[in-house]
Amino acid sequence: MKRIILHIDMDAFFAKIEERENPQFKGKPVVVGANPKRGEGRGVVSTCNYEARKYGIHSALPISRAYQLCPKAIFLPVNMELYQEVSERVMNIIKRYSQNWEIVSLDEAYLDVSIIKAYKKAEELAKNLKREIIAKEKLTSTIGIGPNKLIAKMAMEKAKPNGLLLVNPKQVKSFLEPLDVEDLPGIGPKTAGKLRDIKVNKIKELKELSKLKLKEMFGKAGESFYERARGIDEEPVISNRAVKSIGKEYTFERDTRDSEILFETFEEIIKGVWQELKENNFSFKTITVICRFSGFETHTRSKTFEKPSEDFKTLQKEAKKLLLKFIVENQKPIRLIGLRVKF
Ligand code: TTP
Ligand code: MG
Repeated sequence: MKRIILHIDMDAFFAKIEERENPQFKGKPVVVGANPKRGEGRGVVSTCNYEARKYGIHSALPISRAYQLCPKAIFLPVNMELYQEVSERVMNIIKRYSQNWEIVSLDEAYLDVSIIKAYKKAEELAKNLKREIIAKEKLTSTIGIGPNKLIAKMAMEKAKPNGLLLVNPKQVKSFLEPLDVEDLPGIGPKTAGKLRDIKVNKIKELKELSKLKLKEMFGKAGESFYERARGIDEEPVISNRAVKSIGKEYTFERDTRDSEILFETFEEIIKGVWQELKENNFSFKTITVICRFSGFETHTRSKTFEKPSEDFKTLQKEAKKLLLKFIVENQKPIRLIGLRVKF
């Protein structure tokens, strides 16, 4: 099946968060990382905003060097807790745009939106996503769209910052060929150096090397360069949803058989689970009801659907049916009821 993949990466992530929190920094070079100690500091730059990049400062540069390049820059320590919090909120926005998402790092994620079929629609979706992140978090992002993860990521790199670039299957060849070999993820400075030695600088030139030749030069990795130079990448977007199941339960003050109390409480549990499902853009395939009777005897009953469902009424109806079975089959007072749903 034809795939449509998005790669989203936040612009100058840590630095932009600091700018947002401190509007007085706006327009000034901001460097996040180790303390420069007037040029004596050890450690490296975590990241910097685009104003600081104009001075040649970049991630992983020794902080002492960054200080030399731009002593008047605003140097800030890494406030990881804050960035993690913001990352989580950004990812929660991104996750709502497809069931099929993969978080790669604090500021980077893939979405598989193949289900919407048309590239034009994917572009609209990407624009909306960018807009929503700006509106809710006051942060800019860049999105690449392509037929696989490789092309989506490379398109994203070319569109930095605050950009959007779509490379459809027909455009893959003309997109890749003029790029430098280093632009291909997996080709670092060392590999690029060896290629330069044999006068291979552009991806177009890389394509002239046989698979065997590449294997001789770089081993197994070489074979993958052959595929990647042609824009071939089968890697699936793997949903690494943090939440694989969602559940809630309630222990009664006193064990009860009062069906009004039981079902009212259960209704609240169902609503709670539903709320969390929605927040995680999560559908369910299996419903499990937990019932603990007096004396701590605990039973579970499950129902698995053929297809994942997102329907509240289905969840409500099926969960209640399962609870009812417990009540009619066992006469003991109930101590706890719970509901868990799984994908
Ligand atoms: P990147 O996405 O590589 O960089 P960025 O978001 O700062 O800038 P842009 O994407 O616009 O080029 O990394 C995301 C965050 O990860 C970055 O803000 C800081 C952190 N980081 C480090 O701490 N050290 C590093 O060497 C790199 C590359 C990133
Ligand atoms: Mg980034």
